[in-house]
Amino acid sequence: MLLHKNNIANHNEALLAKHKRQFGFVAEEINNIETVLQKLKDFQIAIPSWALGTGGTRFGRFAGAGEPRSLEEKIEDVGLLHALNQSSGAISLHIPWDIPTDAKAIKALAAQHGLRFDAMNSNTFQDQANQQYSYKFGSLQHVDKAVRKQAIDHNIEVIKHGVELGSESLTVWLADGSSFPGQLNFRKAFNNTLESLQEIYAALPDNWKLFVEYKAFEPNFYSMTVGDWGQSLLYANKLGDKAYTLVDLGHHLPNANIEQIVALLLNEKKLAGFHFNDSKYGDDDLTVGSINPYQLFLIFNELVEGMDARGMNHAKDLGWMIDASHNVKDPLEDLLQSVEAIKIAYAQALIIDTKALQDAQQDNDVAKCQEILQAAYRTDVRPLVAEARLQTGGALQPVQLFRQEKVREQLIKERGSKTVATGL
Ligand code: PSV
Ligand code: MN
Repeated sequence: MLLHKNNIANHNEALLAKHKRQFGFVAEEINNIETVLQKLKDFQIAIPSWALGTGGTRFGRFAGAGEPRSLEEKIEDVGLLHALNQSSGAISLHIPWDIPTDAKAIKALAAQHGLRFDAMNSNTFQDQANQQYSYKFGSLQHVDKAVRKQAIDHNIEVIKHGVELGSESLTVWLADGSSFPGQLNFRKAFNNTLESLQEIYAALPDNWKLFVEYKAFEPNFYSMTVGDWGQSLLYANKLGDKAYTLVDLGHHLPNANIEQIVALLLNEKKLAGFHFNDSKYGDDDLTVGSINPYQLFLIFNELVEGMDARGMNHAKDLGWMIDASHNVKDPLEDLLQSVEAIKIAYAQALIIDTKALQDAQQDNDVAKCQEILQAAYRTDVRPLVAEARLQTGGALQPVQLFRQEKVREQLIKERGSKTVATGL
């Protein structure tokens, strides 16, 4: 299904007067409003192909209706999101869940929807039906060289698919680790993993980056071989200039100061980018900004300050991806909410009075530092984000229009009510 420009225009027309009032109110207070709007327009967040269906837990999966049955339908879904918010202009694929059988046709279809291919993701955390060796005891870390080779070859295969689609990065997330003390020789597991990653790194095209994602626990519960940002950074530093650390917000132990991790990785030129999501306890896969929007804002504060200090392009120089797929909301509505939360946090970071904050930091004026940060955080920037959408042809209220147009109902008519998208 396609959303017609007319429907978006009619929706905007009906909400325009109210929006203009709200936008005027907040814009009046912002000096560089045109620059802020341009940055918001440029900022795109990649949608993971595995989040377009309802996610499951280890207790079960309650598939929603009208889920995409193929890669083509997943691209169609991301196209719908992008038509609504003009901020989801990329898709991130997981192989082998989404193997493009005809890469040329897939690339052309994505282009029709204004989409490009963001990072490719390999999967050595599940066994596939036709695979020779099992990953039960790890993949790139495995004690058996033959298993490691199979996992390395899979990653190289994923790079090849990515090259055909015009992607320029590979994200490696490993479930490798151990669940019981004594199960694993940590030193050997680290060295095996490094050696395997080196072989994958050697197969990267010149313009590609390798993102090493870390995770504190799950599915292994005693040790993870890439368990935190320190371990990921060790690998990235040893691999070389094209290797970076990827931060998935849900992959930390409770109360970790993620904004500080981000600031330091960025300073070291080793921050790959993000898998955005939110959580209360662990890797909860909740909608971005649904639990702790202040943390998200603090992360964006470090990002904007750090990227500006290095003269980086906010939109292009890091990887911005969502990684969340839970089991109770309509996945498309959930993704619209996630993108909106990311843009709100970004907009709030853009309007921080940086000069005043730096002066206050220099003076050790702690109370003033807090006042400055919270003045930005407590500004309702939703009309700014909506204005950027309006100026690029998106909808003023994407979720509202999604419902008005009965998008899910139409997808159910087209695809049926018993469809299950590939993913976890
Ligand atoms: C693992 O929890 C992870 O965050 C990795 O990025 C995987 O690719 C993705 O989730 C799978 O859902
Ligand atoms: Mn992730």
